[in-house]
Amino acid sequence: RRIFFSVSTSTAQTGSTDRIRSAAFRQRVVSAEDAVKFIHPGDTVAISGFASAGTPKETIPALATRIGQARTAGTDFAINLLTGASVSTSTERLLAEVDGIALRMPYQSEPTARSRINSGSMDYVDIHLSHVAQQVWLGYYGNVDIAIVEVSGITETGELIPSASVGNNKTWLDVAEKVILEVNSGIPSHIEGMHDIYYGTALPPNRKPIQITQVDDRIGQPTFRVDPDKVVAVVRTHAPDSGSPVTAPDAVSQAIADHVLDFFAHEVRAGRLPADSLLPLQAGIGNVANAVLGGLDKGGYRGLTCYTEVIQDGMLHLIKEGIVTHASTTALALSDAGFEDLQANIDFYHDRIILRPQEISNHPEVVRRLGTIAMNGMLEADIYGNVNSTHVMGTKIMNGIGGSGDFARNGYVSMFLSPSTTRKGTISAIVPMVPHVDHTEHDVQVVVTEHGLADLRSLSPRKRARIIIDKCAHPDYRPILDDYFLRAQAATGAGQTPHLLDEAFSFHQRYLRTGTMM
Ligand code: 0RQ
Repeated sequence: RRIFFSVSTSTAQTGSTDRIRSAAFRQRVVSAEDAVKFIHPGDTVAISGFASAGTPKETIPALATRIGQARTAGTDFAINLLTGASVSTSTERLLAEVDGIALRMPYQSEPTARSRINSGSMDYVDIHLSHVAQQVWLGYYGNVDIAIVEVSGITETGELIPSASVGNNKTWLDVAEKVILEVNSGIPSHIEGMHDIYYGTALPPNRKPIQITQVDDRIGQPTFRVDPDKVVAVVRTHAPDSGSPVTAPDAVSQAIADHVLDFFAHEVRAGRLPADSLLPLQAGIGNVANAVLGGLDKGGYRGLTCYTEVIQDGMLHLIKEGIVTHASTTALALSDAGFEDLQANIDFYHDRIILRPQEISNHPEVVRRLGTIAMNGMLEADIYGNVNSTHVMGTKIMNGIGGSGDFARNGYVSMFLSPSTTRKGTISAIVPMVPHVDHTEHDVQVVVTEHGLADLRSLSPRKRARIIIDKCAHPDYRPILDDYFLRAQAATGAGQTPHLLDEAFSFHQRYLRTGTMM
């Protein structure tokens, strides 16, 4: 687990190898316990972290302890927490367990926080990840009182070298009234130079085109800027990111991946995708995404690229094999073995991976221009192609929309992937009507399950329903979906998108009543 401990703590913190190369910043080093004294009840706290990478390792646990102690002493202490996306789950749990979060934005995937949100005791604002920076600049969330940002070093001139995720850190450093820096000497020092921090974003009417026309274009600088007068504390740490476990693809994920790969071949034959290199890929995280990446390995592709928000181990492998030439992301969410590989071969990966702020990694303009192939997971799709990615049974939040909407709406082709059933077959991923919509029928071009791929492009709603039921639904659920669809079409005034409004949520109601949609 101690994979980044190639530099001993003592040398990392002293002399020429000190990650804090600025004397002025060295003078601000304090303990995490002292740093969090700058945080007060009701503060809006913006922290680094995207997926499992870049969450402050010392300061957030110290903050959770402080909040817990305050609560024990009878003081109501909670903060508003802004992040890049999900952060390290063990860290987020600490804050959620002490009821330390009043409001959370923009994404989470941690069970304790999730249950607080679903019980109504934590406010949660689930928004597109590319929108966060702009909404914060515009003051929708009030003032950001304090930013806590992990960096891998501070230069002689006080510029900040980012760590394994960028997320919204540039924005947090710009807008926060006070800043706490966590300098993590556990991140390989050679990460310096892998980041492309763009300082050209502005609000309308002063907005300029984002000049990325190739995945590997660099338009910014390798470091963050910070006003040194705002930096109230610097905390040293030497801790690795928690590795995201990778499991080998199971048969269902493999079957989904095979359909996706057949689709790519079909698009190449139709002249819509370049034969060797396709177009830049965006893949979600998890089993299915890994199976797709594994399949690309065998597909004979060369010169692939990736424009996405999170890179997993499978991507490192493709880069190493020369199958992927460049990958642009905002975070590295690797397993322990993946981090070890990155560490050991960082000179090789250095110019092949670019870490950008999430307002750029997910920017609609760039996603559209590059022709990104968007592949995201879903909870369920309805027979007309509307997708629910976030709300179990229409009411309970799972994670959030994350970047899926940034990529799905603006992608060259937008695909949603899921096993056809879950919870031992009691829940069908294809339902008559989704009880919560994240991606409307207009943003969903292809739906894939292990049973098949429904290419919805150019199809009217009735034709979409036919193909989604026939290709994607689990065979056990096809008869009741068929029954619904046939009766909906036969109903008086069936319309463009036939539904039986009394029965549209009958699958969900049945599940809630009986424990199965069947
Ligand atoms: O529950 O964890 O208790 O077993 O949801 O489901 O099938 O393992 O799929 O991990 O890919 O997650 C939509 C949640 C899918 C994810 C979602 C239950 C199921 C299981 C997980 P358990 P799977 P995944 C990233 C862009 C939105 C964010 C996004 C997600 C758990 O993909 O959060 O796309 N997407 N970001 O049992 C009730 C259903 C269910 C259900 C699954 N219909 N009803 N529960 N589950 N379907 C883009 C990047 O670039 C990284």
